[in-house]
Amino acid sequence: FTDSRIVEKILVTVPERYEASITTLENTKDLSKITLAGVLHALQAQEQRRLMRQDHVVEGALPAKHHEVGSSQSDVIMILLPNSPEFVFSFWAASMLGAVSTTANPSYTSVEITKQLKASKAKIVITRSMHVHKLKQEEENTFIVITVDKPPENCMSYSVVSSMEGKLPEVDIDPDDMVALPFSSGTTGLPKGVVLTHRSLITNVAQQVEGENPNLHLKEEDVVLCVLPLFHIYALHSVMLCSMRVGCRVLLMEKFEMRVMLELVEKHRVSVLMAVPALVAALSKNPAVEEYDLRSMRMVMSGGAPLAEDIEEAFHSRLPQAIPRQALGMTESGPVISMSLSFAKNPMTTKLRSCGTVIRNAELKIIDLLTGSSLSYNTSGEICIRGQQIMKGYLNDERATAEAIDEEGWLHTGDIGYVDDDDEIFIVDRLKELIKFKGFQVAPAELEGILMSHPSIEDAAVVPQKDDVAGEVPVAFVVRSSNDPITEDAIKDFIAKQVVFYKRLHRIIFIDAIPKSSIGKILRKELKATLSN
Ligand code: AYL
Repeated sequence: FTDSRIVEKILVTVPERYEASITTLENTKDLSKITLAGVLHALQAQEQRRLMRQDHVVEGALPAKHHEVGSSQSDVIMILLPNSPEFVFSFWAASMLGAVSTTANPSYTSVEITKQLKASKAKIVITRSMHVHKLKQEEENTFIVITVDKPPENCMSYSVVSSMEGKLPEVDIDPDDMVALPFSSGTTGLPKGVVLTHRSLITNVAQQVEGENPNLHLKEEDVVLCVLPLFHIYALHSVMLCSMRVGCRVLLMEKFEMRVMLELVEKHRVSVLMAVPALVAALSKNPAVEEYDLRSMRMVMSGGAPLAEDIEEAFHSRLPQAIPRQALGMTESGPVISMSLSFAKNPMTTKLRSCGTVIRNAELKIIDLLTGSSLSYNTSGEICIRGQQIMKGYLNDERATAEAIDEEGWLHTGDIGYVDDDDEIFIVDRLKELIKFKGFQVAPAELEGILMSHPSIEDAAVVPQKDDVAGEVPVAFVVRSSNDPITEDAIKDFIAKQVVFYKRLHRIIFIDAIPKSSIGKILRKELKATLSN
């Protein structure tokens, strides 16, 4: 990727509100350079502040490098923005400087943002003024705040920053340097920083869109709709990076609204939609769909959570020219594991429910849950993936890294599935704790931690409950402290105040004791089973 590629070949088209800025983006040939310089200035200013406080000065400290997970890492910027041109340029600017972007949901509560800020040690936060009150500076963790709109007191303005002219440093980026730090809970525990390197992201771009017969055949004339949030690896990678590599247009939508989306598809002749199952379901059911001309759509990819067969079929009969098929991804796997060959340049007929075929230049195996040995075709086990695209590890967490990636380099996904005779991959279950609400991650351990901090709660376990709209919703089993009459609503409120909307508890079931194994592990299967009765 070069900056001329971004600016000359890529047009970031955005909804009405931003229509004016489209012209600016198209005409400002060196916008990415200017933005780059701005981010650099901000980083340097922050570094100087930090160094001054420590009473010693190191010259040329930026951008710092890191070669091992957990050792002195590159400077991290947090992008706390909805889909917007500023998001895209901030990510590129940081990447080209050898810095790292950690992306977070702007709807996160202060508690959630603070955890990520602390863990990532971000030095700059790029956000909107409305979110600034959620950013807590602490003695050991200070950062510069840049807002893309009018900056509140003590914040810098994105427009001022991005118009600071400056000589860009020649940065020497090693392919194994970290470039993105999304957070994911993986197979167990709390959200952790996932170290993705330049090598990993670029490899996975190549695995999707490069070669004689690319798996994901994006064309320069395509218009790809980016309605999924860029702060999540799915849109960041398969929409933004892949589209930019190919040189097609990306239509950014700040938030999902069915009619606005349909209008945009019709008006801008959107040809590719990357979606989650809940969106495919909405498109297959919502009567408004009939009112728009959506014939430009040729490809609809679903990923992030399982897509039900009946929805895939309903969607196909409604929009027969648009192939609905799936990709399987995981933040830790860089992210795409498999993708439907129906999206390939030389497309193949693929089956309903299939998550596609393993991406090229990677290895996939299915292992027996008990013995760990490799299984044959049509037998279910845990999906493992190996290749240059997978994460380097979890940031500063050797133990979790060793649990996720074994000594032979296999990433254990925590997904259960099988490969059929045509090499198509089918997911049958999820071994890991993770709950998926419309494709968003909900980590049971995070909610359990908050529940346990309540004085009236003695023990708690959070599990997924099937839901027609969201796929899954989190519900909690709670053991109350003796004689404490805390109510279901009080517990729900307690959680709702501390977490983003999709992590809210939908139901509380009071029980006498949480079932646990002899080593104290929550027997989640047992709890889940009681829900389906
Ligand atoms: P994370 N079917 C079933 N489950 C899925 C699917 C699918 N098609 N895709 C993802 N999952 C589940 O880290 C699965 O349990 O990344 C997987 O381990 O938030 C977990 O979600 C990972 O959740 C793409 C397409 C990225 C998809 C993605 C998914 C990123 C979600 C790029 O092109």
